Amino acid sequence: MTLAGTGGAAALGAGLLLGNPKQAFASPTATPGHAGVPSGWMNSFRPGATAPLYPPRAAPKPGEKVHEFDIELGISVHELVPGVKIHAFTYNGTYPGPEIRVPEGDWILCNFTNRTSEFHTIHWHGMILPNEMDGVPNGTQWGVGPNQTFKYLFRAQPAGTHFYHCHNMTNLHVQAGMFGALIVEPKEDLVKKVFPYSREYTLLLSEVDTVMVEQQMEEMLRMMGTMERMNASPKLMKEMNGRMMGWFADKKAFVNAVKGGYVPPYVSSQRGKSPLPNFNYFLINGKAYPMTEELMISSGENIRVRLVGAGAMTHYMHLHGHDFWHVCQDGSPLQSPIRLNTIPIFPGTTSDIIIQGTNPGMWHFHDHSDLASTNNGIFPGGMMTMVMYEDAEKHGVKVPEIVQVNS
Ligand SMILES: [Cu+2]
Repeated sequence: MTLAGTGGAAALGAGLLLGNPKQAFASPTATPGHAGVPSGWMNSFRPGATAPLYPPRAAPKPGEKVHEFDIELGISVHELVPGVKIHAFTYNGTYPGPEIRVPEGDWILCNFTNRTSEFHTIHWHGMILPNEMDGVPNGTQWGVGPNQTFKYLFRAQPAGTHFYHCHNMTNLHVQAGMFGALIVEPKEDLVKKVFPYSREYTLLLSEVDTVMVEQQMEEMLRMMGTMERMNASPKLMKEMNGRMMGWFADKKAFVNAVKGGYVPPYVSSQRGKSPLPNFNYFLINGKAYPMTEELMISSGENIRVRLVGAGAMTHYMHLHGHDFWHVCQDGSPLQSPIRLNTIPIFPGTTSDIIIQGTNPGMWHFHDHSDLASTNNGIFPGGMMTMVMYEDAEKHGVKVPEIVQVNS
């Protein structure tokens, strides 16, 4: 009691010595040495630091490297875990889509072809690029319609862990598989300088409501069939799709339409019970435990793990038996790494961590939210994998090879 009491009094005393807190906040140049503000922080702050390295509007010049990718969107059957399959929207047939990896400053040319009857785009999440390449349907481009191809061309910047995803009807399309990793390699890997590593893993975290995806994909397949039977022209299909999606010239036209009797599709009388997802499968790279891939490591080795919040929920990735270093956020290296054992991955964010091989064994690495440790409510499952030491037995650690699917 006395120790805590003394400490508290000392801290309070130090606070009182600072005088008027308003004055302290009003003059940031006087902050070095101020309690709670690291000295030197303002010295290294450069307001221009988030400006892109290269002008985003420039076209490739002769001699600059352009990496060309063909991405075709189709409908596939994807297995989340043995016994559970869903209809998925897949970029080149895989869930998630293929990883794209290019050096910073090179160009990406992506020929995106849509082989479904829905409209889609690709948004390059985290890229600083020309506005018309941002992939927002009815915002920066028309949705890419059935059998249309859109060419995305932009410079890969800034460096770091990023991802791409469809930006149309994201609540369904992203759950249905339209996302993938986009890794832009820096000219100089600061992380590697501090933590030399040769192996790395990218973990795209997401979740699915299988009931909702099946219902909505079935509805869409029915509509696709109707359109095919009508043998509709691409122009007519675009108009029909536009009407279904409720396109208006501007906000005023929309408000006037509602005043005139138009019932938007989100009104209960149109929609019935709100079809918001009730997620029941939690995925790492499109798979639930036990089908997630292990992260292999050896004693004394550093591994880099890129964590991507590709879905709609926050996930709290927790590693057993170790602390790890949080080294990058949204692609950029942190001013100084942070030591953690659990890291929240918010939707739309990426975090890179370094795991140091300091404790041989087989260690759980999983979302600490208990509901995400299940498959449809049954433990164990979901967003769970293992960090496996290749040399565990050499260090006298027995690692049993078992797979548990229920309890
Ligand atoms: Cu889409």
